[in-house]
Amino acid sequence: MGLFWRRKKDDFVSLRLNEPAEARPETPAPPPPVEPPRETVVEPPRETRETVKEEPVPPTRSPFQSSVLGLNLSMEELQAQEAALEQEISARFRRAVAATRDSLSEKLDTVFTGRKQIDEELLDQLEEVLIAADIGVPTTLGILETVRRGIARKQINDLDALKLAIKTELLNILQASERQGVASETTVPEGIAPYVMMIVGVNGVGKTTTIGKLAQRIKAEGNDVLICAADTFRAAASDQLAIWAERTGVPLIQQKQGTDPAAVLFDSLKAAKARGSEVLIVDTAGRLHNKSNLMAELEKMKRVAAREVDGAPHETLLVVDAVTGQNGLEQARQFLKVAGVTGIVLTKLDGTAKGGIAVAIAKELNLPIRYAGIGEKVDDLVVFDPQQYVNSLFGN
Ligand SMILES: Nc1nc2c(ncn2[C@@H]2O[C@H](COP(=O)(O)OP(=O)(O)OP(=O)(O)O)[C@@H](O)[C@H]2O)c(=O)[nH]1
Ligand SMILES: [Mg+2]
Repeated sequence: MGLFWRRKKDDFVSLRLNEPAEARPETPAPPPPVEPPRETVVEPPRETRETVKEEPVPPTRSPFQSSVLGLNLSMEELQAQEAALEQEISARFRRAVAATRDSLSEKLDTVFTGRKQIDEELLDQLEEVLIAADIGVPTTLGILETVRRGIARKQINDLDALKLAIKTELLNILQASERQGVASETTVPEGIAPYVMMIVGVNGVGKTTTIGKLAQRIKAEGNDVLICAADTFRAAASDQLAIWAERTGVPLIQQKQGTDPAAVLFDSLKAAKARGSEVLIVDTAGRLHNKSNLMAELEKMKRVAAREVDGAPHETLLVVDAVTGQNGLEQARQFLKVAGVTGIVLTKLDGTAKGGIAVAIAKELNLPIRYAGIGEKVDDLVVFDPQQYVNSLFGN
């Protein structure tokens, strides 16, 4: 598991303490800070920063004092911390998909109980169960076709083998989607900054909430994060984002309602460069007067980003609300045409019994699910792990 966001290399940091002083290069003086456009920057409240400073520092045995990256901990302490965190996340993820699991396993039990062999009627019922879990018609038909081939080749002879085959097929679909044009922080050289993430999707799916969660996690791992409020269509959009920015202590660039979003993005990119920000997360509008406006706006923003930073936006995440199921999938297709989406954030997985939509998304949109939203709170975002998802659905 390890870091949530992995751009910083896992290399050892060399302090070169046992080299003669003259061999150590002089640390260059930091460049004078360039002031970003004052009126648009909302800094985290002073008290937040002061509180952090005043916290008692625990006794450490490292020159790093307390460190967000855990540099003050021994290897064993770090491993123990990581294992505990992994367990906690796994438990929370299982709770989030509990409704889907219960509904799926209840229906599978009804289909399997009292049967001794696999026949056409059983396969038809199985098809219904998978479609009911929102796995989608084309994806379900594909899974059943693979299963039928296995039966014909005598590779699947009993109900246990059948269950295992379905589970394996779901995992294969999710893992195959991970290999499709995944953009992630690990593929962009560290020298290119800021790493630009654009968050797109229709209104109400959870874009702003996801940005808050991402900003918090990426910052907590020692990165300098800036948020760009480019949803200038709704007056409340910027305010909602400002609440998240304040909550997470991440600065925000915003302008008044109606400003060209590409202009806000331009300012944000300039500010990010001036401040030396490592990551810029961009909120975008979910609705405009009409769909073609929205798509044209996204295209313009992408052009501006590419002009200012090499390869930007480096990642375009499409947020899909799991509760809207197949409808959400249809909306997503509209975005795929223009937005150059590189991955999916599947939100509100905790609010549905039809979490099978994850498989439909992976198969039908041919895109990896990078993150899953499992609640409304700031730490309710997990890196989506196909194995963990499939295991959680099948109760192991
Ligand atoms: N249960 C649950 N609720 C979520 C999750 N993510 C977002 N929400 C809720 O969904 C609602 C909409 O979230 P927003 O982040 O405002 O959605 P948005 O896409 O920014 O919406 P617009 O700005 O209107 O386009 C809020 O009430 C969030 O608390 C999640 O993972 N689980
Ligand atoms: Mg929003």
